[in-house]
Amino acid sequence: MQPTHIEHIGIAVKNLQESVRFYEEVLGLECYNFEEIADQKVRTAFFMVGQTKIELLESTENDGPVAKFIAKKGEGIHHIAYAVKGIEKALEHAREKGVETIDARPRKGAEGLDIAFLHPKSTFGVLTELCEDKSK
Ligand code: CMX
Repeated sequence: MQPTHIEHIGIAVKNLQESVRFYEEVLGLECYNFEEIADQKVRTAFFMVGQTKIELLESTENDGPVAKFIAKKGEGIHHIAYAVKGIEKALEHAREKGVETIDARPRKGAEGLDIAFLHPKSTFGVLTELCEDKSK
């Protein structure tokens, strides 16, 4: 599937506002977008570093995937998202290679991207996201 770059790194945090302060005041990055993704039960904050984004994730519900992740592993890197061209084919390719996919087909994620997740049990422990910006 030959990803073009790392689109974003998702980082699970307990408190979005507190963690945003670290990225702004220590790293000197600018938070350019906040977005709530209701079906994923998360609130996000975005920073751009080169062509890669940092996506901070705070759970909005106790039973959301990010809340469960933090309860089990603590705060930290939650997923890595690769930019691909032709996400449907990329997902099909992963399935053909025996990878368990979480999403049967791409759906809409943050910032209007088409996204699909691969299960960490099939990807050596790293929750892996494929994404495509079809507006470009
Ligand atoms: N990275 C690595 N491993 C993870 C993980 C993650 N982010 N999240 C869960 N796991 C592991 C767990 O540790 C657990 O491992 P063991 O079986 O060895 O104990 C296993 O996966 C199952 O975890 P669980 O806590 O029982 O949770 P579920 O099975 O209910 O869900 C998963 C796991 C990955 C299917 C679910 O979290 C999911 O669908 N994730 C994709 C969607 C998502 O994370 N959305 C939030 C991001 C928002 C966005 O950017 O759009």
